[in-house]
Amino acid sequence: MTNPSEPAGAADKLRARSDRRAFLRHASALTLAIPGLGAALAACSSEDHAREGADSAQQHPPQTTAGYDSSRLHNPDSKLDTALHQAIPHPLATVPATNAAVAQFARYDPALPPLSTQRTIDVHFHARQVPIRISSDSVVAGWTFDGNIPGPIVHCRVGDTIRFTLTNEMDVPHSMDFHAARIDPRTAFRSAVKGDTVSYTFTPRYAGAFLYHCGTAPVLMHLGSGMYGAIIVSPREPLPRAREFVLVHSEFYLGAANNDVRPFDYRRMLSELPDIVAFNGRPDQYTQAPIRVRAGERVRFWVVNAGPTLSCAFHVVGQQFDTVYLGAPPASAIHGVQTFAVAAGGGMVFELIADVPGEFPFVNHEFGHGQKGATGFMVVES
Ligand SMILES: [Cu+2]
Repeated sequence: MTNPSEPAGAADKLRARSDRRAFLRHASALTLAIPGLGAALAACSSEDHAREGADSAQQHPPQTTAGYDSSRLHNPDSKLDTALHQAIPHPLATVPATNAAVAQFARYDPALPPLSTQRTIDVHFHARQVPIRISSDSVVAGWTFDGNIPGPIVHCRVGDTIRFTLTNEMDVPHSMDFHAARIDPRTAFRSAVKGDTVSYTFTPRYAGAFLYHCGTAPVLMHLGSGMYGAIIVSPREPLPRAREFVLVHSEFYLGAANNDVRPFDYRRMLSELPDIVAFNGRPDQYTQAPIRVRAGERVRFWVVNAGPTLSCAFHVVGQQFDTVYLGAPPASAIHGVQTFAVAAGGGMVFELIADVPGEFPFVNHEFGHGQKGATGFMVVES
């Protein structure tokens, strides 16, 4: 019970500490399934008092829902986050079998969504844990933005205002890092606990294909478990007319199936030898259902590499790129390119003229990884 005579700041602090302990109690239940996590959480709780001085020194205004002061959670120093920074089994290994059975395969639409007519764009994502069928025989225990891997494609223009909100529906803290933003990450990219909401506004300065991802520690685990997507920033002066597609390249490091759901495996992420590599979250989905264009069209691929670790040597078999933009398009264009590597955490824009009918594979030409699913077909129809 809060003393009504206390100053408002002290009441907020007490409420936040209470909610935090409730979260820790809930998280401690996970230790039944996750040996070793209990000690870390206990340490976290015992350090709560010690951190009071540091917390009270922070000047950020509280961003609260349900009375929780999320400005107290910062990625570099969050005890809640770093409590999970261990080689521990993934909590989602416990997703029940019934969820796997109902997870239907859905091809990820690679078409670039049209620009909004509005120049202020509201984007509200929810952090959710969802079983996702990435192939006929694999369901993964995804940590997602809005229930898919990758998350939704955001399309805007240079100079637009993006009003972003993240609501966390999961027991584990999450956050959002937009590579298209220039903003103080300590405040904007802070973590939100379950039920909490983080909001910030930014204005993209440069055109390009940009990654967004959860930035909560350990980033490798959060990003590697599915929390990523693409924000495509078109220049204010439109690029040449083209058929436009978005490809988000990423790796999957998976454990053995538990109730028919394969958990992401943090220990294997550290080993850097993926089981699956994919465009838009499903291995080989565009070999089974190709991308189709018409002969003579200019085709533009906005390629984002979520990683979390490996690069993507983007190449289209039987084609040459008319244009690759090294910087924000339309600047820094180079021509007549066969392959160009997109770094993990990066994005590039590739254009070709589809003037030869046929079936053209697009691949990660680092084939040791590309053949694990980072292959698709572009069919050029006459
Ligand atoms: Cu996260």
